[in-house]
Amino acid sequence: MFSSQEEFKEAYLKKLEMTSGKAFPDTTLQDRYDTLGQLIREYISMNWIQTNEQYRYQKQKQVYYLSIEFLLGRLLRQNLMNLGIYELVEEGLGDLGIDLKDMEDVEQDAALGNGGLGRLAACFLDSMASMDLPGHGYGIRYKHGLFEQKIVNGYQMELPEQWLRHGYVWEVRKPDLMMQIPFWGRIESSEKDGVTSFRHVDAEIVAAVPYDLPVVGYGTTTVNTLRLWNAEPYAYKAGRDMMKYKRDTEAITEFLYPDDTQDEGKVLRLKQQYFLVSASIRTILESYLSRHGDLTNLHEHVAIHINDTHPVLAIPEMMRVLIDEYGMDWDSAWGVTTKTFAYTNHTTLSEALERWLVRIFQPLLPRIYMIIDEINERFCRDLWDAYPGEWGRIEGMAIIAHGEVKMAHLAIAGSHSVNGVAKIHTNILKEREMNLFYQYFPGKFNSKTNGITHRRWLLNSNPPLASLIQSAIGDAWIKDPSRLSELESFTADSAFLENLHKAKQLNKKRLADRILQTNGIVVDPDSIFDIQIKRLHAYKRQLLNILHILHLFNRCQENPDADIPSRTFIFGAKASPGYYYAKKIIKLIHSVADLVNDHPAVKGRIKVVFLENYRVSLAEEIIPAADVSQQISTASKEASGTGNMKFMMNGALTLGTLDGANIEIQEQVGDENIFIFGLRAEEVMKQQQDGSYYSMEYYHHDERIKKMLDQLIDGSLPDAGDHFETIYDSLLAENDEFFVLRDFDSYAKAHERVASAYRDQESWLRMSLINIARSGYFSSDRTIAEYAREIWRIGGVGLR
Ligand code: 6GP
Repeated sequence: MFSSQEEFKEAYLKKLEMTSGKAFPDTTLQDRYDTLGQLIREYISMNWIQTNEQYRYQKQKQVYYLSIEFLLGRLLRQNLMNLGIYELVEEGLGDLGIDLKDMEDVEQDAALGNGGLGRLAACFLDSMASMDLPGHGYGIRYKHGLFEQKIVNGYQMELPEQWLRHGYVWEVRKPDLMMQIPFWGRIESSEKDGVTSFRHVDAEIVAAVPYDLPVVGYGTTTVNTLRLWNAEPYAYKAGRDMMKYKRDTEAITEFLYPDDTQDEGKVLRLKQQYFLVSASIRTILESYLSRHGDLTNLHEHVAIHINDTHPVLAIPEMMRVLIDEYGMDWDSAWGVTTKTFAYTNHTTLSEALERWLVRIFQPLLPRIYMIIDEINERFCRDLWDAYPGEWGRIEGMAIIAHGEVKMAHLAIAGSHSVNGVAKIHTNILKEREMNLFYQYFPGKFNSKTNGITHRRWLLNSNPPLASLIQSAIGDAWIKDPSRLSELESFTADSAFLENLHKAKQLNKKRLADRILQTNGIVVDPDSIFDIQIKRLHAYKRQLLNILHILHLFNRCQENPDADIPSRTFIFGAKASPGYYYAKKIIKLIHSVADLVNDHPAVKGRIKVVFLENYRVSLAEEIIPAADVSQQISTASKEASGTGNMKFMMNGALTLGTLDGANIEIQEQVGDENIFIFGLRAEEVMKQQQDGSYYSMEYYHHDERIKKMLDQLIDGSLPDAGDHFETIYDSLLAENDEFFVLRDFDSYAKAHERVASAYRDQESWLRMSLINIARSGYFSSDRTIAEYAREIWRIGGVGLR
């Protein structure tokens, strides 16, 4: 292919002219990017084929990670870095007068996910390939990923996302591997030799066509596969409305998470879920059977992971295929299935726990419903044996109850492993949310603290810091992130700390330039960059942050000479299109920004910036520039958080509650290198239960709070209209569900500790370095090693 810069240039130029049909000077950036992508994908092909061959012949146990979301972001840089040819390509293109950075910016993010759960899946793919583990992803090729956010006059507007507009260079369409997925119709049964068999008739068939993406490991020849399914018409039936069939079919993979507040939307969502798992499970079984003969040992050769409950229909689908298509008896099929599947829960918020109405489910997926019904019958019988007479308990654990299918119950009953994503989260599952299941299946429950790929989130996105680390401790940490701990020996080295400062300033300057460009706001790179970027949700408490900013503003007004250090507060967040309250908070952030940014009393000491269209590639620019990472969810609500880990790894100090993985960050860095505030999870849960919290008391007894809340509704805020009454009411009339006022004082004090710590730059840098040095634990390589060893049982291969 190419092994030198000269060969690369030659191959590239030739391909560019051939594919674009233009002379080099006439080619556009898009042409140049497409050609580069194609060339790199071809470069990857040899290893991709070899990896697949190796898996086929060596008969290694394969892991399949099923997820309704894969939030990949961009791939060009990651692929070049992982292949070890970034510099070769950069210099080769440089000779041709092309800046590789411009190419990187042409790439649209593949935003096939909403947030944490989808990004975790993407990090896991990188770790599995980089650790030479045979782990593949199965997902959906949404035509439109997560909506594009535009801010107009402080309001969020949503535009359809268009990542496929110019085609997608990393994918390979494989129509010959198409699967047929049946919906609707009826089930006919027949008896032969005392065995009943079932046939699905009159179904509407949809074609699932795979698009494969290579997942390139770092510094290895392993290339795994992410297979994304696309829905297409299969065959037109006489007498049916052809256009409607086409529309209904294509709608299945049109959007990520279509609106599910209406029945019609719900059908679509459920269709997506079954579409994903049916195509995947049948492919997995076919591939297994081509490698091994006997289905009864399936679990020894295949592990299937379900990422939250969205793919949980994989369990009854596997039962269906084993029984209806391969003639296995129920008990053997159930034994194999439960030993093959493992399930991760990602949230305890009850509104996110999936339940499907039987009246919607049954007609759409008649055979799957029958199987779930049978699973439920047998499960309840077992429960009855274990807990005779305890109707309430059995009702609380049933898979079908009150006209609904409970997806989490199905996931727990049908898997051999159930894990939470941080210690506290797993404990809450065990002790509260899933306590009945924990009592019945104590051995299934385990904890796997999340991780992030340090290759994308440090090596690739923070070159100044990565090269400083490399100059200090070499590059062994790229393959073994625990070795970041070697940086601890530099905590007393003031020259090193000075360089750490320089790296941070470089990143802050770059972000300041972007802010000027996109928001027209001048921010000072010497101010504290205090950042909260994540989905907009009441429990994540962006409201606490913005109210505190309003309070700082009030302090400036009361005393213009107050000793307030200069701070830049940066937000990035998308609100779900139907989430009215979250959208009000976006408006509030903008309104406070308008009030504060150029106000004479503030004298430039506070700037508030909202960066629109928060996404993976934007996070990669923002995180390296952070001094302070705000992780301020109401304790007990954030399952883990992974942004917290990305910030820590880039040397930001966490300002956070004892929630999710913040607790484990604190364990790693010690109390002195993190700023913790607020109620603990037990306190929150206790006060929720006994109703002892009255937000109104805080309003009456804390003047700062009274003032801020009054400002929400008294016309102090620009363009407030009556928007903020909703927020005011949520905090007072509705008694502040997320304890914003309760935690305010403690939060404000933590901010004061941050401000005074920042004044001593040397000590701040030392704290920052300790955070980086102890972040190795939060690499997804560690997380994946634990999944591999303890859940998938594929120890040995490439594990440290
Ligand atoms: C998120 C959790 O909110 C976050 O705390 C966690 O870090 C992340 O999952 C990865 O485990 N949950 C989701 O994104 C979600 O959609 C159903 O849960």
